[in-house]
Formats: sequence, structure tokens, C-alpha cells
Amino acid sequence: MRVLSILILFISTNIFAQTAPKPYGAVPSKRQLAWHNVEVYGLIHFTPTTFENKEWGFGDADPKTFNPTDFNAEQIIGAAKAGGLKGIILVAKHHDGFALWPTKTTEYNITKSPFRNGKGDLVKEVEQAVRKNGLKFGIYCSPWDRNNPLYGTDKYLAIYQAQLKELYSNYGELFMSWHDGANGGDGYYGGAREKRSIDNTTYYDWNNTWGITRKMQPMANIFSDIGLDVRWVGSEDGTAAETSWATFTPLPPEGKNVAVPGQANYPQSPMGIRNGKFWMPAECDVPLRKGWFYHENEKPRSPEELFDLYLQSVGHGAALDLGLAPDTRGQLHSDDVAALKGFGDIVKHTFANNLAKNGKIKASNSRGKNFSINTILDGDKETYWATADKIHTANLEIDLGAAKTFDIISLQEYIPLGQRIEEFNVEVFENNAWKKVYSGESIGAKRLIMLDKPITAQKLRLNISKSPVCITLSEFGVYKKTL
Ligand code: FUL
Repeated sequence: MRVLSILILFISTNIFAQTAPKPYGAVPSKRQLAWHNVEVYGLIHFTPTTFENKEWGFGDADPKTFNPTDFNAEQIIGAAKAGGLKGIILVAKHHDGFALWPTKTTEYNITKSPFRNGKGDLVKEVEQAVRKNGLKFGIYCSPWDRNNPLYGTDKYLAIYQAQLKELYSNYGELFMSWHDGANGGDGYYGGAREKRSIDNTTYYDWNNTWGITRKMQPMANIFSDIGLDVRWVGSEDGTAAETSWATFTPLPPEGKNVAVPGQANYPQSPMGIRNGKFWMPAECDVPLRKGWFYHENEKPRSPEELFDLYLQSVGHGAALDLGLAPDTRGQLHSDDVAALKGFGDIVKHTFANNLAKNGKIKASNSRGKNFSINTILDGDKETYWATADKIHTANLEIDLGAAKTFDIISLQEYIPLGQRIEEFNVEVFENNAWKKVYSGESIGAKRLIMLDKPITAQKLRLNISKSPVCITLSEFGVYKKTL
């Protein structure tokens, strides 16, 4: 009898040890998980507006103005790759309405320009360079079209949808379909040169328009002020809030009753909404220079500034979308190439060496052998440590084996099971005493904590002090910023 009960206990403990925690709240889809892996990507603006030295083309530039002297997709994508970017979104059509591919939907397109003697397809050239370099490809096709004579009428939506269909059909699998919220206003509109207003709550019929995206490009993450997959962070500064939840509920702004691109609860966008209805992490878009288009008098941000943006975007569970602006040659300026390389090198060198990798780690609780605490040092975010169902707080102690100097701590939750941790702090053992160096709330896909100054210590403690359910953590790292 006793042997039997021991056996039952043994079997049940082991079965329990194999069972993963139940997911908590909204969880990411397969396409969102793939997006989280990209972390840093680029957004290329290059249209007749570049040659006009403007930010928003009016839609009246002669197609012949689009005449790069030496367009080189390989040069642009090579520089992006050296910067550590893992994806590229090309603005296939900006507000000026000029289509960079040989579309059947409008005469205002690349075949009417001198580019490749009217036989070119710039979307294809960029797509091919992107794929050759192992990056992911996405597109931005502006709904607002300041050239199209039919913009503002009930005939335009079919044109916009047909443009999306062409882009979704001919350029392989897309990781993002990017939709900005700027729509309606003055423009050329086939020569009318007037102001056209639309009702942005109905005009683009987003339900059906995004239905096309879902059907034709199921892995494309839809980006806009209201998601559906990735939300705009609410500014073009390149940063998410320090506490930033991946969950969000798009809501109408005060005084409005519908949430659509161009009309959303922006004050909540930088931090997200704890227990929001949807998994909808933030994208932080910011141009490498001051403007989205190339202007000779502007300079790119420095590698250190870019690294700081990286810490405040990727390091806050969001993504960094860096605007790249080819010049009138059709290449990135050498200053931009150098800035990207410098930034990529800082990220590469800093995160090459996890100082905790060979450390010893103890946890106050572990769920069982498949969820061992050692998994958080294995460099594989698919394996994770978890606590037992009833355990909602925990302390981890990490011994680095010797005193080491560091200034960045990296934490990652196992997000396929949702964002669970609500409060944590980090302590270091310095001068024979534990000293708190950081307290925070959200972790999510990645949390990078930049300490005020480098610390030299052998032992650290991570205290997870609040979670509504049992805890998961997939990775833990200690790093020293390295130029
Ligand atoms: C905004 C646009 O109005 C800007 O011109 C730029 O394309 C930026 C990325 O999105 O909504």
C-alpha cells in the first residue's frame, strides 16, 4: 500500500512537472511571435518627394523628376544589415501617390519615370536585395493619395485595395503591412488642387481592407494606430514608456466614438494597457535623420544615440523602426552608412557576452524538471523557467563566479504564455550588503535595464514581487556596454 502511494505520488509529481502553465490574458499569434524576433527594422522613403526636397509631396511632381543617378538596393540593404536591422519596410507609395512598382491602378507610377528607362520595378529590386541578405520584407502603401483624381470619391477605395492586392501578390511573404493615420487634406488630385476631407471612420472600410491582408498575407503584421497586430507607440521619438505592456485595447479618443487609424487613444499608446484585450505590442518609428525623406542639410543620429533608442524601444518590449532615406543618387549617404554600422557594432559587441552565462543560479521555486532555472542562462528563449501554479512571487540569486563589471541587465518573459510579471526589482551584492539598483513593472518580450553607472559585483538577485499567476522567465543576461 505504502509502495503504491509513493508510486502514485512519484508519477503525479512527474506528470505535474511536465505540464506547462496555463496562458495568461491576451497572447501573441504566430505572426506576432515572428515579428518579436525581428526587433529592429528599417522604413525606406524614396519617391519624387526626395527629389523635391520635401517631407510630403503634393502629388503634382512630374514622374520624370524621379530620376536617381545611381540607385543601388544592395548598397542600402547592406548598410541596414550592418546596422543589425533584420527587416525592411519599403514605402511603395507615399502620400504623393507615386507608385514605385508598375501598377495597373494608376498612371502615376515608376514606368512613367526615366528609372530603368520606364521598365523598372523598384519594389522588386528592394525586395530581392532584402531577401538576398536574409532580411524580412514589408510594405507601406499610403491610403491618402494626393495625386489620385478619385481620392475622396467612393471610387478610390477599390483603387487602394487593388494596389494592396498587387503588392501582396508579387513580392513574396511580407512580415508587415504598414498603415499610417495621415489621411485627407489638400492635394493635387488630378489637377483639382483642392482640399478633400474624408470620414476616416468609414472611408477605407478597414474591416474588409484588412480582411484582404489576412487572406493574402497571413504572416503580415498589420501596423497602425490601432493595430491590429502592432500598435503605433504614439510618437515618432523612437521610444516606448519605461513600463510598456504588450497588451492594448484600441479606444476612440475623447469626444469620438470610433477608433481608427488617425483617431485612437494615443495617451495610452506608449505604455499600453495592462490586461488590455489584445496582444498588440508597440512599434517605435523614428527617422535616422530628422526627416523621413533625405535632405542634404540634415545629419544622421550618432551610433550612441541610436543605441539609446534601442534600449528604450526593444528594451521596453517594443520594436525599433528606423527611417532610412536614400539620397538623389538612390543610395544611403556615407554618414548614414557609418551611423548604422556604428550602431550595429555597439549592439553586437555589447550583447556578445552574457557575463552570467557560466554563473550559478538558484530560484526560490521551480515548477519541475522541464522548467529548470538553468534554462534562463542557455541563450534559448524557447526554453523557460516557471514556478508552480500557486507561486506568484520568487527570488533568484545569480553568482557570476567572480566579480564582474556590468551596466545592463536583460530579462525576457516566455511570452507565448502572455505577459505575467507586474513588479520586480534587482539587487547587487556590494560591500557585503544587498543593494537595490532597479525596480520596475513590465518585462514582456525583452526588458533591458541600463544602470546609472557600471557596477562591479559577483552576485545579483532578481526579486519578482507581483504577478497575478505563476511566473515564467526565458532568459536572463548581464552585460557591459561595449562600443
Ligand atoms: C506618417 C507620414 O505622414 C510620414 O510622412 C511618414 O511616412 C511616417 C512614417 O508616417 O504617418
